[in-house]
Amino acid sequence: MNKTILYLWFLLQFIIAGTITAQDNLSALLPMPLKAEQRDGRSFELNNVGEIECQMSDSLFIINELTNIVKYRTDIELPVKGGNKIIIKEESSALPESYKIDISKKRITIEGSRSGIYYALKTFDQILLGDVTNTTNGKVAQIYIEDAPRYTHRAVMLDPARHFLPIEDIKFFIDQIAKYKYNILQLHLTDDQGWRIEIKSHPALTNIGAFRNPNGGNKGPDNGYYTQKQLKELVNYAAARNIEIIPELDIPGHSVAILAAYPHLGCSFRQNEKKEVGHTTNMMICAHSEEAYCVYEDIIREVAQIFPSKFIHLGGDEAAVNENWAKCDDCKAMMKKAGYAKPSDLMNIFFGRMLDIVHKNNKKAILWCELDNMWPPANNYLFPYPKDVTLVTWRNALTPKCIELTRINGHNLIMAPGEHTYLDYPQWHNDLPEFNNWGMPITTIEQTYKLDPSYNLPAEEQQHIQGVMATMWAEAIKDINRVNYMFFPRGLAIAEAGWSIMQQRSWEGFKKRLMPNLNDLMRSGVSFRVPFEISPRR
Ligand code: TNX
Repeated sequence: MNKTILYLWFLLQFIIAGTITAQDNLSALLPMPLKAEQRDGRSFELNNVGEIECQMSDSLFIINELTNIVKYRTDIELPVKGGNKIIIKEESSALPESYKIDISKKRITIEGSRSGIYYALKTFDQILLGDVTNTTNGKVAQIYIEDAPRYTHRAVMLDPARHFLPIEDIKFFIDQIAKYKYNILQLHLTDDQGWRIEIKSHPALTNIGAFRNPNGGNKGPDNGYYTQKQLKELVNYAAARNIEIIPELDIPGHSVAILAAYPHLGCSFRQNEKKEVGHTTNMMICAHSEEAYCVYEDIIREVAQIFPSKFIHLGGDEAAVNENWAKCDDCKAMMKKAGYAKPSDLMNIFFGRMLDIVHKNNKKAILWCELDNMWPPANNYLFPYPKDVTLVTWRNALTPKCIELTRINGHNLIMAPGEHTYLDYPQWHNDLPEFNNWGMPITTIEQTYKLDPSYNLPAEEQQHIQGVMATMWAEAIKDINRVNYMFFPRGLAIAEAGWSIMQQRSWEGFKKRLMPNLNDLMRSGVSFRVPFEISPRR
């Protein structure tokens, strides 16, 4: 009798342990991998790891990441002693960013491309984060994961033009987004409110353009710029974490900072107007200004040398054509000569020349997809963007049209639809940002999660979609804590939209997997917003 009870007790323990680990191993995986399964059998013991075998070009960095993860989660300093082994193998034939993790009783094998291995470590970290019972005992359940991203372009855009972010804060942010397998950071470096990048051939750009508040010092939030040296270092810092930095210089609108430094690059009829960084608005670079093309020749050359990315983003959004080119005699004459019907058609010439400069520097351009200013009405339009331009869809409600037109005209497209990815929009009623003077709609985390970057289109109509971008516009976001408050946790929903296939995604699953990650973000000192509205108890 006693024996039977004892047997049943053991059986019960076994079942409980089994169900707990079965749930827990996946409970913090975010974004959800392509394939993740738990196997039966005894756990791998980190306390018995005698060897880490790693042959890669940057083994030191990778081993350091791994040992830091294990120390942070379990307090164990690897390697210890014993027969267990961790093997990390870089596979030249593996698809970019793909990886496999195979955890058995005595061996953990991690394989993949360099970037894949980096992501494998991030996934391994989340396995330890989620499997609390095992982790506190220095154990890892037997798990097999095969993973690869749905999209190649998984971006976050930061906007230090509106409010300057010190380099150290950007590094902190990079560390956080790397956990969720973002691979691109777009920096919006110029706008009406500031010019944030040192250009050695034109120092006035920063001497004047980087200072919105002349009495405010040079550490932000209104003032400040990055030196080329700092940016090169940032590029390397990001690259080690598989993040590519894409610079954005916004032209021909959003350009008061450069016009404050060089007023003659604007249309001549506005020459006598005072141009104050961040105070004057609606000004544009003149399509007729030869000097503007010359100055941008220098700027783009220097920018191309700082950032190894093949892309430079040149903005192209919200150009106030009617207040500038439409009233400018030089532009009107240009229009007439080219046989154009409307001043916005001058974008063809303007971007034609700017893109020549981009190409000369062996780069490709990205532009915001503008259907208002650059879109001739009705059916008989010529889509005005040169073919090799990648476009970003953003305006609320215009995304379906953007997807269709970019497909028909052979452009690559990145998805940043305002309805889901505009993270400057408030997350809840009466929540931040307190400065919401353009009446931005509430964008809840659930609304953000609803993004399917393919817009559920048939396969043949979405081949040109390259990925997603979360945009963190910062007119009202003054420092990194505010950035983090607006970005987290919604940025995790967009990370999953960019990485995971739809079959692996579900709102209910995401909410559960979010909780341990919020706990972890708190431990990392990230000032995220508590999404109280999705609590099961409310
Ligand atoms: C529109 S999105 C803009 C930005 C603003 C943002 C505010 C885009 C290409 N242009 O300049 O910061 O709205 O939500």
